[in-house]
Amino acid sequence: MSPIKTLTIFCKVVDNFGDIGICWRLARQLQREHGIAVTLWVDDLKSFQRICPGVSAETERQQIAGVTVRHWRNQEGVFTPQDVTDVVIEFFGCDIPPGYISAMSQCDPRPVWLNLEGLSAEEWVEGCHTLPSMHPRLSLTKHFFYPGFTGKTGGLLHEASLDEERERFQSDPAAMAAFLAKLGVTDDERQALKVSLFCYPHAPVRELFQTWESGTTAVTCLVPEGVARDAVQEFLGAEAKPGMARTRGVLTVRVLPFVPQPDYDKLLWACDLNFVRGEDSFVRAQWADKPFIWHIYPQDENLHHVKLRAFLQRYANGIDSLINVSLAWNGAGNDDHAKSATWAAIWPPFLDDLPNMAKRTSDWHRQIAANGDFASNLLNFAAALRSVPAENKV
Ligand code: TRH
Repeated sequence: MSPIKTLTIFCKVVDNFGDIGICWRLARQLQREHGIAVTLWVDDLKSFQRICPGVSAETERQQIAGVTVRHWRNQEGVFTPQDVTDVVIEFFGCDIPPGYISAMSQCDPRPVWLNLEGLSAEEWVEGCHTLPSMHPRLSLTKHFFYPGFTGKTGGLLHEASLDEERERFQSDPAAMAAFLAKLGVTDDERQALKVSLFCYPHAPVRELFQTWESGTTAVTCLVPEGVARDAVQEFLGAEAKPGMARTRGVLTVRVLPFVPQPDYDKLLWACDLNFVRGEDSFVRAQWADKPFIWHIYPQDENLHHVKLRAFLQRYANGIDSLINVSLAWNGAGNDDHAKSATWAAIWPPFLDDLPNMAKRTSDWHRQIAANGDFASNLLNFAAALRSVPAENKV
């Protein structure tokens, strides 16, 4: 029996949907698969509502899918040791309220305090995973916990039933067709190469659309509302609202509604190729067993290009067309060849390599699944810390 019964996650939404997307996924899994009483403090309920329509943006405390959701308004608040849970997670180094930290320091035993970090394929992650950091004044230690792609990291979020659900869906063409039809995709559009597109506004979407439009392979591009707005509106010649679609040449672009998180998985499973971004959709694409292109979250001084290359080094397995398209999509080509590469030149070889990439995604899937799932790895680590007598703790 795990000594971990209760757990709190503090989540600050910096922007977009990934922060709450990851915290919500982790919270649900810990509750559903491990029977843990989870409290999720989140500062932006409106963003949360976009990925989980059951959330009320006006409610201070609510129960969603067995998880207690609290609106984290500010750093104020008086907390007692009774408010503190066995494990406390600070997501991406968000500062948790001082009153809560003070209450943690009064607990006996102390809670396990984890700083959950961002995903990177870089090698240094293995050295930093699980490192301790002592509080400067209080008798409390926080540990850094990293997701990652190797057995020396925390692994990746992956629900126990995920593969089975995906396999069932992907082996049922009628279910896939019904799902896409619900989103407005027509039978004709379904016959083309189906591509989902989720990226940041600076992605070269116009160039890609031009290449697709004048190509020889029919493409149906499914874009959630609000994504690549300018390029999509230009293509449509109208406001990019859900339900809008236009065909030019062999390309159809269709705007989808922004769907609840579980349906986003189904969209990835139903498409032939997925453009994903950030962290959570990027990970979900890896479990979808479909070729994907990653638009990485931009960082100062192009630090994200280093991260992109680190991932490609592990993942691309010598598939040059995948490397070329990934670098071009992220504006990361740094040699003359990459700089002068046009979409018209790099797209056809990529298209030819899609079967190779499909094979690569399933091999990769097996490789990363062998590292165990992030939620279980986190609980095992927390349980081990919890069982160490206080005098031996770092
Ligand atoms: O939205 P993102 O860009 O989020 C983030 C944030 O920018 C964050 O600050 C940064 O730290 C992080 O990326 C790396 O991309 P991401 O991570 O893919 O999260 C998107 C979430 O939205 C994911 O949980 C899937 C969900 N989603 C839906 O639920 N429905 C949809 O229709 C779509 C398109 C996405």
